Amino acid sequence: MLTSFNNQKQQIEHSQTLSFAERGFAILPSLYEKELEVLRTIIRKKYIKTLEDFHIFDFTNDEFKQPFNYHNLSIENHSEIWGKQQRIFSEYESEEFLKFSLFDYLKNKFGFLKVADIEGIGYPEIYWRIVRPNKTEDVSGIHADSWFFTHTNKMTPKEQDNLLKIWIPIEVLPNEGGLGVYPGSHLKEWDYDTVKKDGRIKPKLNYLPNHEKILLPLKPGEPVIFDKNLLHYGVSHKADYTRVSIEFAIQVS
Ligand SMILES: O=C(O)CCC(=O)C(=O)O
Ligand SMILES: [Fe+2]
Repeated sequence: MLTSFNNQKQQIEHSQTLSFAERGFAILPSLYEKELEVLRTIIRKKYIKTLEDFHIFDFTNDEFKQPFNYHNLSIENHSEIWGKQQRIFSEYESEEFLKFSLFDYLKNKFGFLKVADIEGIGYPEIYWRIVRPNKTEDVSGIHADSWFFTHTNKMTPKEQDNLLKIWIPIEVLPNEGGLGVYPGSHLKEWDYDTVKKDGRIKPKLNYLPNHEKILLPLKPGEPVIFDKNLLHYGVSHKADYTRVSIEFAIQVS
């Protein structure tokens, strides 16, 4: 039973004793350091290219070319710059990522078949996210991804069958920001509303779920896999650090 716990560590320990089906998420083996560097390089290149496309070149030194220092640049049009289009991996980048050992693990343990193409880009969809510190507008509120699949992407329940979500922090200070989950919440029904935003319908939860939650203390390169119906939420750092993470959905057998 997920009743009250004194601290996050206890909650996580308890959670590890339950199965994936019960808790609705699992922390996966970390990427290799080399693989993490491959991802950092892909993201850094896209990051600098995007800023240059928006005529932002004023990096006073190389440290400012690091996405985790992004909030120190003076940027006025943040949301205009970082549309999803700027953050989706190219087909080549996605192929490079699919060579990672993570996918062998996912084949063995979860029956991984393929990375899903939720937006219809024509190849496996992997995208990254940039979250400035102390900016709640940069993170998603509490949601289940199935709500987006249904309303934003207009997917039928059958098309959502056997989809699982994966989130990997690339630049994060563990315990200070990242991803929070509500263990076991995928087994309950939650009411939510929908709102129109940027021309698309988006789900919105207008209350705080009466359910235990955990901020996952993940280190860079430590993936978490979760059920499409699991309630979760993004957390923006309190510390002086911009968070970068990647996410994608997989289809399993
Ligand atoms: O990174 C975030 O802030 C939210 C991530 C998320 O909602 C997801 O990966 O499904
Ligand atoms: Fe999500």
